[in-house]
Amino acid sequence: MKQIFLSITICMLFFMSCKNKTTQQTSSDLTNQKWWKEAVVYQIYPRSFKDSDGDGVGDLKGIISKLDYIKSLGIDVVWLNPIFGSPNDDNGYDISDYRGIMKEFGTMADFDALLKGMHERGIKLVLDLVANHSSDEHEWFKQSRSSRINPYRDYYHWWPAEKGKPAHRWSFFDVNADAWKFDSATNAYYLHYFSRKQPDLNWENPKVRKEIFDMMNFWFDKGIDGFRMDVIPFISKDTTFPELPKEYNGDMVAYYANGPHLHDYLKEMNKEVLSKHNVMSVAEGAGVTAATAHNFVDEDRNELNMLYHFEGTGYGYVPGKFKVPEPDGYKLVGFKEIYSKWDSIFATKGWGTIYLGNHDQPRMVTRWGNDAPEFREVSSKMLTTFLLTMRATPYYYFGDELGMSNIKFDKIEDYNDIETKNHYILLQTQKGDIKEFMESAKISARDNGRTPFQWDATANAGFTSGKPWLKINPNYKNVNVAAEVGNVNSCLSYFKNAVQLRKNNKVLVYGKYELLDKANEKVYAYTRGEGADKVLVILNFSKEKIIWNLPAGLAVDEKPLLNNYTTFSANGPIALEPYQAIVVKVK
Ligand code: ISL
Repeated sequence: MKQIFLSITICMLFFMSCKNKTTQQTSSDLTNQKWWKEAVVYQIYPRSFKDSDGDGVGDLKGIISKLDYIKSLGIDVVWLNPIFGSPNDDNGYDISDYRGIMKEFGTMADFDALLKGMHERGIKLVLDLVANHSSDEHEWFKQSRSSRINPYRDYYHWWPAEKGKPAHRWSFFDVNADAWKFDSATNAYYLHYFSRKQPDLNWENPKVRKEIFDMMNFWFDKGIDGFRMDVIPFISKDTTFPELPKEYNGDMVAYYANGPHLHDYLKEMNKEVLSKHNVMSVAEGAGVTAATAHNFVDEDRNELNMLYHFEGTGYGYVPGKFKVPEPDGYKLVGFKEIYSKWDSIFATKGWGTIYLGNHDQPRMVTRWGNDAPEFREVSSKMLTTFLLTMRATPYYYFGDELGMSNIKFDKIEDYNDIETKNHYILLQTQKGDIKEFMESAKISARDNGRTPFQWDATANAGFTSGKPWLKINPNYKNVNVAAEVGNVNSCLSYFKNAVQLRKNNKVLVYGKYELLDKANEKVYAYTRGEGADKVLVILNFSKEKIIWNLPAGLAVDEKPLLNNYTTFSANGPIALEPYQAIVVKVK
């Protein structure tokens, strides 16, 4: 029980917040414009986008066949989850060949064609850098585990068993939540913060850093435009592996994320790799807080461009439990506080990101909107409006443009994800609440965001001619590209309009953000910009009709720039329909 509580606490803390108050925003930053600040990033989970060869798994040729669709969205950058050689214990986040393409996904020739096709269409390509750990099937690890004197031994973290059992380290995906795995070949334990098949690389070893930097340069030389860096704050560790001090109080993630040499390594990476190319970099900001965020992204630090935090997507779960949603749903006032705080963190220095969905998250409409049939589309459009009108680079997850929602599996056998499956086993062992876990997973499990993309109403949603690797959401008959593409009122058309609105109005990128009516429990309203160049965004986050009063002194145009309903009256109190979203120019 104690262990289960610890794991849960650790998990929750991973998502949790930063407590420091930061400076107030001052003025709009129009002096330091960059392409990656203005970009809309579209994330593709390649396994689930489009299968070209009928094996049930999406692939690079599949993406190539849909480049015109991607282009039609108006987005600027595509981020692909890992496409490298991998035994797929964690769907590509366990890499066995950093310079080769995963067999199921195709060949290097396919990759070259994909990159060319994107660049021809003016789209940039960002790949996933998974360098905290490799696969245990990587040649480095095979060598490393073979003998204590092998030249690759120090590529990983080993603890000789004659010293006794190492101090406990928690693991995300281990069935015993134990990050040390005993390996009899050399009578030693190796470290794996994630699954047993994802041993942690030893960044203290300069040879490891050189291997990673050379590999990054290899991809940049091919012409890619950036990296998203998986759990990058975990790369530096105290390699004496002491007992965790009492004051950590279960907050292992903060401990993982603040290794003593982290920023030395990021500076070295910048010098050896990033500074040599005109590219973008974004850290998965695991364990990063308001207090530490600037250390990663401030320009004068010469490290990375952006990071994404977990405070937003970790919000609304019951504290102390593993991704169990609050029974009455999340509270909008707290949600507004988080996003307002993260705006203020980067108001004068650095730059933020914003996302509501990704491959580790459920579908945004289920988690943050309302996926009941009468509200799915409007609430999905409302969330799209939010993502595309904040001062931060939006990372928009594929399928959200269609309003795709959670599949909500009933049976554990339907899940593919190692996180869900192994947590289930852990709970069984520890006699935890399986029923609560399975119900919560319908809202929060990662596979909800990984079901295949819905292209049309034909068999398997037009994703594959074979058996899909993960079940397809039965709502594909109505929710699909073919049904939405010609419909001006569809989620898809709305997304394209919202992207164009952002592109045509730099105030939506750089303009000052000001929260209005912060105590309102149903409406999230804010302005962007100042003086003559200012817009008002009003988002009804509830399923109720609301009358919302414009703050004194604020007058707006009659005709909104964006509206997910046809009704709007700028005169007097504003009547909002359920989940109505309005962007309108301030007069
Ligand atoms: O997915 C999570 C919660 O549901 C996180 O705990 C996740 O494991 C964490 O955000 C780290 O994520 C990244 O590294 C993992 C990989 O499984 C994730 O897909 C990736 O985004 C290990 O490489």
